[in-house]
Amino acid sequence: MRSTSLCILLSLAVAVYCEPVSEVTVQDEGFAESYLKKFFNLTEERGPSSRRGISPVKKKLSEMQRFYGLQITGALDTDTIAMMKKPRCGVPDGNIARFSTFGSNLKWEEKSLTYRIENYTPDMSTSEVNDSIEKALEVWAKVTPLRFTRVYTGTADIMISFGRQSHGDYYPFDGRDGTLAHAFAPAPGIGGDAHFDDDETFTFRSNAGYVLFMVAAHEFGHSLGLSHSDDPGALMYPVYTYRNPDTFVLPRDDVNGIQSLYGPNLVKDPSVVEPPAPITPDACDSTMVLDAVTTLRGEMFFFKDSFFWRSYPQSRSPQQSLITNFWPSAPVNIDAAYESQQSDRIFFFKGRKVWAFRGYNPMRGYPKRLTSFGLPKTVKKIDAALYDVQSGKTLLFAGIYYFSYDDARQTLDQGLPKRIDRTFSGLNKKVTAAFQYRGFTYIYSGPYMFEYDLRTGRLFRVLRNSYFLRCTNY
Ligand SMILES: [Ca+2]
Ligand SMILES: [Ca+2]
Ligand SMILES: [Ca+2]
Ligand SMILES: [Zn+2]
Ligand SMILES: [Zn+2]
Repeated sequence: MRSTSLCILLSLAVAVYCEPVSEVTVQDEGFAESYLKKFFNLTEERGPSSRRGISPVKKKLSEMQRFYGLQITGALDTDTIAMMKKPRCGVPDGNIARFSTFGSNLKWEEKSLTYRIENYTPDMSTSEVNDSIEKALEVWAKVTPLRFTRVYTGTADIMISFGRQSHGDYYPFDGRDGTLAHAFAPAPGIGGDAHFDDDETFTFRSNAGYVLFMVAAHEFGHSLGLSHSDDPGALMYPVYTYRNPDTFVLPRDDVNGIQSLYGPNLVKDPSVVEPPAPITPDACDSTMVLDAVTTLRGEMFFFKDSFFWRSYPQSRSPQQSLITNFWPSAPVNIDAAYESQQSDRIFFFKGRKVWAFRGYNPMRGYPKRLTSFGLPKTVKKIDAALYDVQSGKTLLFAGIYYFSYDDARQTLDQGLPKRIDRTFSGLNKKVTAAFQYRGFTYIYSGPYMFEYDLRTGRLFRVLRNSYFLRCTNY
């Protein structure tokens, strides 16, 4: 039923071509079982739960779905398969928690650690590899008392190597994609070591391949004692995410994790001002003001900062992801979004620009200027947008006015703008987001949401963000 969007999702995630498949195949079932064995500790033995009639696979599937914020069905649906196929780290997913560690005993006692780069990937120059590794360790050194020294001979605490398939431990790599790398928790010998799958294409900073700096920074988190986090914004989230290495700042969740083991960095250079650690928006924050809300092919999408939540009509828990995981070329911190159901397109607005996508695929010729909607040049940005299914018009909110845009004729309607409070009674504060769902029109103003009938202008209810964007931290 969601086969089309899933298919595009898959193609984006692993950069493969895509065919419209929706059925879960026998191969998928085998793949899922080995995935659960590898990452969720699925074993063959009959435990107490299998005696009660709950199959171990079903139990592990539910565990995996909970970790990734998917709908918890205990069944192998297409969304679950798509998540399993994303490129990721080879270390198993542990507790369902924001940051977690391998245990307080699994940490380095020394603050001064050594590392050695044993060999190189042919994908990058040696200086690019050296630089990526050094910067990836620096990510952790910045926020802890840990210091790293490179050695060229002998055994270092953190031995770094590239290998393919069986490469000298009991955890063979799997060829192109799937597992990208793995690393071992702090301990003598293989402990702390990081291995990179050389069947992958690693890059210095481009999006055409896996950015070695990002993969390495994640793996070194394991080398230092961190396990996976279910925070989709965390570096220790198990799935690979492209981020610009030049602007990367270690997210708050990871800082909290590593400092729980080693404490903060007490010898910081006061002349260097570090940007604040990014915090992943929390659906349970009742004061949160959403950037934009829209439908997309029957689901609801809620945008905030670099993230969005998507919510299926029947699901209780919305799934949170980074915008760039689904729309790599889309802006973050957007002003507004809407779905033109007539042309099956989704539009994102930011400043004087507008982006258009069909599903997750960028449309040719975009981003365009705001003036391409016929808006006067004086409109520097819009606050919110909503598509009215019945009339096929898009309402664009800017300041105390709104414009009406005809999607079919691609022109702005005459006689506008209108004052917002003339149409929407009781709405006397700034509009922050808007969308239509099941015939009702929802206008957000700060953390509140006003429910209207657009035809009569009647206000039904004043609700809070949490009405659709459910908080699931309980
Ligand atoms: Ca070691
Ligand atoms: Ca691989
Ligand atoms: Ca907005
Ligand atoms: Zn990992
Ligand atoms: Zn290995």
